[in-house]
Amino acid sequence: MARILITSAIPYINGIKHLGNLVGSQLPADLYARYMRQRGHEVMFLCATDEHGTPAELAAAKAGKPVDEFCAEMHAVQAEIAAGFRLSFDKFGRSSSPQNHRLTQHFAAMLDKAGLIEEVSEKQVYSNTDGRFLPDRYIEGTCPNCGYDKARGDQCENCTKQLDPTDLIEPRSAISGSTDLEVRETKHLYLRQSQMRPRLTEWIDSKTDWPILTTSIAKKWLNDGEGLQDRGITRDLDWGVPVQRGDAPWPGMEGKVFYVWFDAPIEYIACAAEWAEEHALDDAAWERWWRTDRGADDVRYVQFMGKDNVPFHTLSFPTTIMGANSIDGQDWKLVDYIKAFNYLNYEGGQFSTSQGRGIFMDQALSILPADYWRWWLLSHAPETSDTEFTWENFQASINKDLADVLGNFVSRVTKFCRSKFSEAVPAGGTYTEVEHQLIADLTTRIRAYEGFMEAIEVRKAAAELRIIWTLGNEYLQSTAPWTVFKTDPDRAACIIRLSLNLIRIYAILSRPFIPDASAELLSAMHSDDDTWPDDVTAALQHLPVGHGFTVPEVTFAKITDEQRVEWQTRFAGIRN
Ligand code: B3M
Ligand code: ZN
Repeated sequence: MARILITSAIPYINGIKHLGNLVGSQLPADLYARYMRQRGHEVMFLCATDEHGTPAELAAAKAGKPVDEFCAEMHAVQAEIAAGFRLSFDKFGRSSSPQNHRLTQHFAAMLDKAGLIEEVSEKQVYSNTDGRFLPDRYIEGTCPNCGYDKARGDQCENCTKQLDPTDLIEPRSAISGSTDLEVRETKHLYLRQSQMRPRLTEWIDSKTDWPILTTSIAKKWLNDGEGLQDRGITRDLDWGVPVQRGDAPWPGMEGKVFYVWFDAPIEYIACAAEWAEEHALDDAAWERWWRTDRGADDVRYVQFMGKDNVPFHTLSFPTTIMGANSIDGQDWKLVDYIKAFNYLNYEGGQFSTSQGRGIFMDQALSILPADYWRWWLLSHAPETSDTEFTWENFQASINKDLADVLGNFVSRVTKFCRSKFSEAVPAGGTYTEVEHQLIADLTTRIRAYEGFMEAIEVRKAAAELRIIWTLGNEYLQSTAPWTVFKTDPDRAACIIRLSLNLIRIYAILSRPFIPDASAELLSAMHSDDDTWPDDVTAALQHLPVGHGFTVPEVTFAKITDEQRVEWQTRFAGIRN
């Protein structure tokens, strides 16, 4: 049994996430967490809302609410939607928590002790029209790297380059569109990331088992002269973690807060502290997940995120951790594996939060159960390239995989048994060559499924699970119990006995993907034993002769053409 720490990129507080965001971080992280728990490992699965920065301030202003109130409300909304998708976080925290304030200030102090923080007098963009300093992402302009004309001051969405606002060509205020900008002098803290280049390079080079998507982005910015420039980690905002050296004031930094991308990853740690507080546990309880000098040396730490977040997790956050380590004898956990995702597109274009394009998490749950979305999204996860959501593909995949393959198997087996025998596992007959072959095939496929789940090869795992479901249908097709029953009811009983047991195995194997349907199937089989089928032969005899079951209601209703067309139209526009 291992200990596995899992974090998903923490969603911004300013709005409800779309399905592209979901499949790029929270959902695959949940799949992995559920699988690892089922296999008996000790899992700590953390996520939170990312509550600081200008987006939060502006969204609150737009909603006409004080920012703290807005964040508290939106956190509750996001938590409820996450629960709706059955995301099984051990804690869904908040980056505005007191724990994160303390830890962020603590890390700043450690980095300062390590000589990695520099006070820099810098020129910052002030908008005369808006009457305020403009934070990086509220300055738009043309990317000096790729020429994209809607690049933001912190990062170019098009080429993923991390930017400083003054890098932008023809800058304008994203709040008012005004170009009446001037540069004013102000003092800020800079994190001397450039000092870390040799250590970061050596570290990334040692990660030979990481997905290419992750290491290629990391190496690109490491090797690019500007990728690892020292970066300002403070901002002139009201809302955020006040700049302090631990508990002590930081002279000259009054009224400033840490940059949201500095405190957001630290929330991964703070979230564990929030978890401990919620369960009335002491610091040792969460430190054993995060501090190798306090027992975390056997923890495997896995992060999930979209590709745009990779630079911050391979360069910036590791700089924070590596920089703070060995100061005052502390040793914080570095990530062991980063699973990054490409983008999911929507009907020939992009999902876009700012433009309200696509399907958002709350809307998805309002039309179909979580399992439908979970199955489609995970089985089409954008791992090796961007993928596209289309309503045609969604309808076809759901109807085929869930309704025709899995649902149909369950319904045929249970209904046939009820009509020809009873609502209990029937007696009679013995295995023939077909059963032995099926057991061999199932064993091979289940072992392959386990391998893909462990390696976090999401699509391959889904494909393997689909094959495992299909094996059941093919078995029914080739043994034809409904025909056999007329001449040899014992043989039919044997086939059905195996198949009823197979339903239970399906419930267990499928749970990381479709937890609700899985629970339904297990309870239809009147079982609460969810032991993993290490031994398929034994698992197929788990429900003994005479064991009762209930024919489940329709497990998966098909998506009709009318529904598809209706939703296609309803979600074609722009959400306000
Ligand atoms: N909040 C990006 C996002 O919501 C950002 C991730 C932070 S991870 C520490 O997509
Ligand atoms: Zn660019």
